[in-house]
Amino acid sequence: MSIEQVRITIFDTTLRDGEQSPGCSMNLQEKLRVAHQLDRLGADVIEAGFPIASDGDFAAVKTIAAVIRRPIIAGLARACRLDIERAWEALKDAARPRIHVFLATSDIHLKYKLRITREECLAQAREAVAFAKSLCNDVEFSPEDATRTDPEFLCQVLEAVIDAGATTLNIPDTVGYTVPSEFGELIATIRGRVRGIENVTISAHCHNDLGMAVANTMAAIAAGARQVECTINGIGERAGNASLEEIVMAMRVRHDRYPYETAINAEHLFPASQLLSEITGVPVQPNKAIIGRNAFAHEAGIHQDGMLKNPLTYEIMTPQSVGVPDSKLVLGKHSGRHALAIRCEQLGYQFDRRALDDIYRRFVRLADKIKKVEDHHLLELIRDTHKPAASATPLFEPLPTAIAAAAGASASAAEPPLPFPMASQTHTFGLPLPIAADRNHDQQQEDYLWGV
Ligand SMILES: [Mn+2]
Repeated sequence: MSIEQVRITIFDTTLRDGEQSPGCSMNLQEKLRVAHQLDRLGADVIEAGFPIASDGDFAAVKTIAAVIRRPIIAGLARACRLDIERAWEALKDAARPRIHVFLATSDIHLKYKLRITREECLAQAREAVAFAKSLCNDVEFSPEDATRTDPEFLCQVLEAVIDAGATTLNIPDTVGYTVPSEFGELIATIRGRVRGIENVTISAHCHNDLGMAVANTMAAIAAGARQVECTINGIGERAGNASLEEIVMAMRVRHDRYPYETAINAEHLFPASQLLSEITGVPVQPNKAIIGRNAFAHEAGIHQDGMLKNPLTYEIMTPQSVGVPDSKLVLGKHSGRHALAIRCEQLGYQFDRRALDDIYRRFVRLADKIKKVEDHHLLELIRDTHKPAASATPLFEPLPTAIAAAAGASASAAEPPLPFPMASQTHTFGLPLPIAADRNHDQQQEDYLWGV
């Protein structure tokens, strides 16, 4: 008996929900670097931003839409004309544009936030989706706070937006309140009750306030959701979104229980995680599943002994399968320039001779002191030395100036080279130092980080 293979659409919202989270704001160049990495990773949909939110967000969506041509590029809009027009203006030159319209549907949001009745909400959702559809064939609708919405009313709204032309219905657990059994039941209810549901894709968007974002997402898939919204490193509002790497690897490692396919190239997971952490300056917790520094570290003697005899004793997936560089190569002061260059490349950095000489001198001094130079030491050393204006070749494409100018991004593109975001800090692999406000990053948002 063969198990049905089902393809799950990976909708990455690192650049929208993720970027909205405290300390994670990115400028246009940084967003474009992340978008290129998401493209390499194989994300099906990239939500590039919220165009009406700021000129910077608009420019980022427009630029990403112009440069990244394989995946669908989505832009977020509230359920009103201005938002939708602005989103379309940013998206219209994309190879595959998608307008993502959202409107809260829970009584608590209707009463206190929007101050509208259910009837008004229903009409607004219908009109907004119909307007979006008049501009773009691919329209996603999200009833915000769906998990605290009366299921009866939720189904009514969903039916209305299907009639108006929505092609994807995203069910957000906006406040991270649901649990797997309940969320699975909600998806099943929607599938059972909403007229026309068989013609659209059901999507899940889960937050991690109770630590169940990934579990809830998996329950939604089991109940029939075929798109999942997630982020690199699980960044996002408050406790974050469902983590892309955890969802993908749960399907790979436990394919017996989750017989689903994605288009993700898993060996790009670790580089994506590193890139994002490096750009935002927000470290990954060491014990984070899949991509944390300790995710593949075996400390206990009995574990190490087992690992040496056969890795299968304690390893359910290999570090290489998620792109963690082979850590068996330990560099010491007798390692040559060549070994160092190879290691740097494996970690995602290429240097010309002069830059390599500089790194090498520092490396030898360090190796003298600490004997074994491990990857995290080397990464700190590289980041300490590395400046964007120097001769390192970062593994991303520079922003074409014409496109940047067209997108109104000239201000950020023309800025003088800034110190590498990691330069003054030790995080990711270092001590949990406070995150200094980078002048690249939104000051207000950084203040907010420390205000709570
Ligand atoms: Mn969200």
